[in-house]
Amino acid sequence: MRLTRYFLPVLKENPSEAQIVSHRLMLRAGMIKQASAGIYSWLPLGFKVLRKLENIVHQEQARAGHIAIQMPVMQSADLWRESGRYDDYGQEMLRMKDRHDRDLLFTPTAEELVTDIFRGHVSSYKDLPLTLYQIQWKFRDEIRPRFGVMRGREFLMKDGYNFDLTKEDALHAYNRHLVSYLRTYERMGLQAIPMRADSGPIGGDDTHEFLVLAETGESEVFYDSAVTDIRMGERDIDYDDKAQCQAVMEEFTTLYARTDETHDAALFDQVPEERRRVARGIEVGQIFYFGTKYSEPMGATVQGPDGKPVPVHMGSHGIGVSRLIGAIIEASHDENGIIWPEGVTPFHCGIVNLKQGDEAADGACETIYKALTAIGLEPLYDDRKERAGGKFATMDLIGLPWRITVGPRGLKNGVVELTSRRTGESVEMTPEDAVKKIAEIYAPHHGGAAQHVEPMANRSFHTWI
Ligand code: P5A
Repeated sequence: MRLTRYFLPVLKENPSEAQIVSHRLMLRAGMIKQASAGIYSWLPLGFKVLRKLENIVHQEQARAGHIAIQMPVMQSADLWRESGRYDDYGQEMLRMKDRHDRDLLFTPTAEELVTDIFRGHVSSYKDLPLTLYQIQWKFRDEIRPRFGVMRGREFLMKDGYNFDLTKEDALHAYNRHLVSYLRTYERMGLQAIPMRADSGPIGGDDTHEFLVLAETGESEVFYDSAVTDIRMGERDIDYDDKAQCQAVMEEFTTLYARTDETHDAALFDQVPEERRRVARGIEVGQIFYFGTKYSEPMGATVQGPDGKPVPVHMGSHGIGVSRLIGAIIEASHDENGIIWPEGVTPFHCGIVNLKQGDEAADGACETIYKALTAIGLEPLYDDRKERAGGKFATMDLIGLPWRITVGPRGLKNGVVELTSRRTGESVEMTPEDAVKKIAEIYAPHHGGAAQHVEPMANRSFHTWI
């Protein structure tokens, strides 16, 4: 993309309404624009990151054997009356009437609707296990929408629902989700710690929230610092292997890690004192096992092996996709702007032309731009007639992890400069080597953060559905 043809409405001033750094930077980098309280338009740069996150979610869901669907945002209240939640859900649910005076609502979650799909089409245990998921906008009329996309009223959620014959199978689905979520967050450059939590209006006894530690997080968390040393990494996972998924679940959830909702001071005291931590975290996902809470009242049964109908065991599993962008920025920025992890960056690399209009500089930029594009990467070429300082400031603000700087002086010696946004280090090299280096960074299985950027990450998520 050439910046002169793009729509990147960056702000020079700090917007006064933003209280936390991710909100401020998202507004300043022209990623979002508030439409009304807790409701945002996604401008090109923000939308691109959102799509990248969706793509990672789809890939990891496909790996775990889960199947994508899309359910409507408008739902009939009748289904919610069947489960009993229409009255229970409270003021967070946005309710409406259609022209026939029927009660409608904007989906805050979709347990009822997916259970209705299931009961209409599945009748035998032989069709299980089944996990359906979607990535869809949700609406919750939060009493205090704030911090930009962190606590929106309209927000993008990945929501998945498992249907299993037995509790044991459903707990395997729970573990499978835990493992796939850990992989998902790590690919986004985040450490999200599973913590025992409270189930709230979704229901059930077994639930973990995934928390990214951050001072600006809304949840108070208590944990054993040893949990922060555990990583999924690149280990091979067989998602059908119950014992393996269970082992990962135990590895990640045995040490003390709880939100304030379930915090147990006596248990926490048993953690060695030097490892006890009280901090704040951003909840970027939650998984639930709630058994037959929805299947029983809604008659979602299958014929078991003995021919008798049994209600299916269910759970639901959510990732806050739009909130994740805020969490990534909270975890990865400096005083000049965002620093995108390679796995989610909106453009792979920036190209800064120090002297637009200079024949050699323009030519070299074009060559680099075309070479990167030809290997399937997306560079953002700042081809504006601006002074260098302004171009650098924009690049730093929008946070592309790599920048190639091209100027007539360097070109006289046959070199351009490759700069890491994270470390600020610059190395001079030929334009060809700069392209080669960027290609290597984003090549599959290269190691480091870049190992997560597989060729398929560049494809549309439609390939994975
Ligand atoms: C699980 C999927 C559920 O709704 N039903 C379907 C279950 N869980 S949840 O924990 O309530 O939400 C899942 C994730 O969505 C994000 N989230 C939000 N993001 C932005 N703004 C909000 N107002 C908001 N509310 C929830 C969180 O990341 C949460 O973990």
